[in-house]
Amino acid sequence: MNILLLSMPDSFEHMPSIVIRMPNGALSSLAGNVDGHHRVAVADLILCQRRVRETVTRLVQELDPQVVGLSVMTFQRRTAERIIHLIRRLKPDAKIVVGGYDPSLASEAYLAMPIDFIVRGEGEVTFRELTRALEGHGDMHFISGLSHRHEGRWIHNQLRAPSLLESEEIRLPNRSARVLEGYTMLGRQVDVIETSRGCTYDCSFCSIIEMRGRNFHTYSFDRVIADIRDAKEHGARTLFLVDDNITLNVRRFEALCNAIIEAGLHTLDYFLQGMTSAIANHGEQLAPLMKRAGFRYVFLGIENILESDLKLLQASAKNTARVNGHSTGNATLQAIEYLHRNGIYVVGGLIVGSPNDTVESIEANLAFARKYVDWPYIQHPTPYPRTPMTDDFRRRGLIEHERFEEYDGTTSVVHNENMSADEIEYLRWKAERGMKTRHLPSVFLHDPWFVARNAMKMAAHTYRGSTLRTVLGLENDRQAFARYKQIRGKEREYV
Ligand code: B12
Ligand code: SF4
Repeated sequence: MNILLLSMPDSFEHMPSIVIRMPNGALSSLAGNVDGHHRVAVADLILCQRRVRETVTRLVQELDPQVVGLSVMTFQRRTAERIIHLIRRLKPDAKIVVGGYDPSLASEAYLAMPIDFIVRGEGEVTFRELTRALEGHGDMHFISGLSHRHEGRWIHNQLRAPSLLESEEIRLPNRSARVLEGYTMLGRQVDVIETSRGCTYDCSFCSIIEMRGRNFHTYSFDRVIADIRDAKEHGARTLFLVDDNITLNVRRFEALCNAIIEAGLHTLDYFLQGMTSAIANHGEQLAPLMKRAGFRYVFLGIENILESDLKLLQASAKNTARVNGHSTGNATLQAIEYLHRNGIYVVGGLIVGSPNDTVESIEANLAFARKYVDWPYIQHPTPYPRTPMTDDFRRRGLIEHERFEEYDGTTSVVHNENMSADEIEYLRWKAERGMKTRHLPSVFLHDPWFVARNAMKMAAHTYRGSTLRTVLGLENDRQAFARYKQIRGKEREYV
């Protein structure tokens, strides 16, 4: 069969497509795990954000797919629905499958759309079995993780247990299936790899536990190294490790750094997402080792510097420093100190606008980010489907609306007892712009040509909404903020 797999074009404020256009790891993994006789094409629509309709039309006409799969996050749901309608018009008999976090955790939102299947949870094995069943080998009713239509009704088969990655049940991704070009991270070709899946923490804002339960499974280092080599052979110079929590097992992570060095793959740039506690508690050995392995940026899940907010986010445990097993307080500063001492940049993941927050507590977090982090990645608590936080906010009547396309993390859709949603977002927006500009010289030293060619575009993106009048002080920031919100609204119309 011909199979077309699409990821959505929607990006959010911290991932401007001028500088970051990453492949969706799920799709190349699905492509690598269907039977070999299928012709699979993967198209990441982030690569053609302003030409989505034309690109999808061309791909459907050229590839004539019997199956089209879409990978969707909640803030991309509206775009996905529009693309589904477009595909239906272009090829009425194509089987349309949706998967990813939103279809898995908010399946009910998809039942009225003109689709045929929903894959809930991990996709590789379910999708492989689905393609076999579509060819007449197997029965839809027995495919775990699948929702399908039967005699006019939706049937939701039982859930599929997470794959034991150790068993090598999941084959390597198929990067050759990608049909669009232009992946980049600050001018260098980027790819994504996975070394593990899952997490055993239960932060209240995170979707991972509802998606796959509390567990942690790892790929063998041989497979990881083969995956890195494959990404490199496909042109990547920067790799983003998409593991849910790679620092969960620090000893394994250290061994992974050593394996990368031994394989001579430390010449690539690596980005990862890590816990402050792991780096604070093991940073003395871990941070220099990470540097030698090629780690350049660490996204630190700081979440909040105030203990009361951390409790609310259920994120205290993963942000606690320990000596001889005893808590010595918040791990953030110690973690940042180890990373900076070893020349690794910190992307500071903070969440501001929780129910107890005040102007002062938000300002304290923003001041912290200004002082200690290299690149701010500050978000607002966002009620993604089926997280504990969403239930809590709903009960307390804090959610402003259900325009899901605005659930992108940097649009505040939740007010609190002290502040409106707009006020919360304004404080973050205002503070972050200066912080982002400050990091530009470091980027210039690493990638001078890229910065020389794109500095104006990057600045225009960071300061969108501001005009000469704002710069000259002839209007206040609130007017620029209102314009920024309008621009952001228009940006969301991808199809
Ligand atoms: C890595 C990651 C990123 C990377 C993305 C890199 C990339 N291009 O892939 C970065 C840091 C850029 C990122 C950004 C964002 N992310 Co993010 N991210 C993750 C993370 C950690 C892992 C996702 C991943 O790649 N997993 C590995 C792949 C193989 O697994 P998978 O995506 O789940 O796919 C499997 C199944 O879902 C399914 N599947 C997926 N698609 C499809 C499609 C079909 C057809 C089928 C059959 C099956 C299927 O099969 C796959 C294989 O088993 C998750 C989870 C977490 N712990 O936080 C969050 C997560 C996905 N992100 C999330 C969000 C909200 C965002 C942001 C909007 C804001 C933010 N929090 O930063 C931005 C938006 C990015 C943008 N486009 O502008 C949310 C999504 C929640 C939701 N309900 O939509 C998550 C769940 C985190 C959370 N808050 O709980 N993210
Ligand atoms: S530690 Fe990270 S992956 Fe694990 S539950 Fe918390 S936010 Fe999610």
